[in-house]
Amino acid sequence: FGYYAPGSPNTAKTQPTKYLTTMAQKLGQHEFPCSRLLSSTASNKDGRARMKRVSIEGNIAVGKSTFAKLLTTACPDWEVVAEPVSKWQNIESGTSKGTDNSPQRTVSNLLHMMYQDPQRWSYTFQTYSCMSRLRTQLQPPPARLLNTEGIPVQVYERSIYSDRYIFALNMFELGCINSTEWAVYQDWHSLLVQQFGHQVELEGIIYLRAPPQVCMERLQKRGRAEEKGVKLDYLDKLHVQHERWLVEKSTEVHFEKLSRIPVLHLDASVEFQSDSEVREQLITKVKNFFNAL
Ligand code: DCM
Ligand code: MG
Repeated sequence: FGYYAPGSPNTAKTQPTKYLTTMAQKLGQHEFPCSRLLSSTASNKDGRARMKRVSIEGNIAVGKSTFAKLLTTACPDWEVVAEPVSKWQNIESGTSKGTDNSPQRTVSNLLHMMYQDPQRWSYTFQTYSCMSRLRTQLQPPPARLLNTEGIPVQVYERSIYSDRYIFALNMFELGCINSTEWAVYQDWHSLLVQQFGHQVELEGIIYLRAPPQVCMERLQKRGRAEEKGVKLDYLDKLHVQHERWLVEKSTEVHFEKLSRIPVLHLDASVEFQSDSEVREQLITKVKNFFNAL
């Protein structure tokens, strides 16, 4: 679906830079502390810990992780729940035998396998990425977060919804997931959402939006080895999926609440890594968005 093996890999990585601390100090004196801002919308249904959840959605390498970190630095009672990418890169199995016939640990990189042979591995990858994401998001939040005065916020990097309505759907449309696999995927996905959905329920979605070309440049700059062969055409397709789901709302979703979750669109084509004014504007938009929920 649009991979090629390019010549030299770009190993440059995006670095969390020092500005994060300065940023935190600056925002610490902000006129709207995050906790007070949020406590007015407190609700405590069915005795569970008060918690708000928001997911950050957006194309590959648009800057979700960087942006999520920025938010948590700006608001100490916000926590990022990162995408468990390292789990997808390191799947341990004990099936192979060593020379002395004892079982040996084999580590496979499912992310790499999926990009190398999408036809063969997309279904398996989409099964595991969604399942491991759900497991990660179901983990109880750190005690620190529950002891804050205001309403703690968990910022999920993507959701079980983008797994299905962006990535798995896209792979199905590209023919990398066949119709039988797609039927099976949708069946267990709906079951998981029915059983566990309320525990990871979203109050809002932040859509980081940037032209696919910008994502391509950031992807190359980040230099994740498995993604070396990703073509602009693939990012174009994922961009269209995001637009259909979050802007045009033409993607058919199967969960009534999902279509009613408010979506904040943010222009991520701006350099929020290096421009402090841009960063502050974005953070203010997020706070206002949350305040209005
Ligand atoms: N990914 C995928 N399918 C999913 C979720 C993620 O193919 N359901 C891939 C896309 C990226 C990587 O995992 O290669 C996540 O990276 P990023 O943080 O840039 O979105
Ligand atoms: Mg990321």
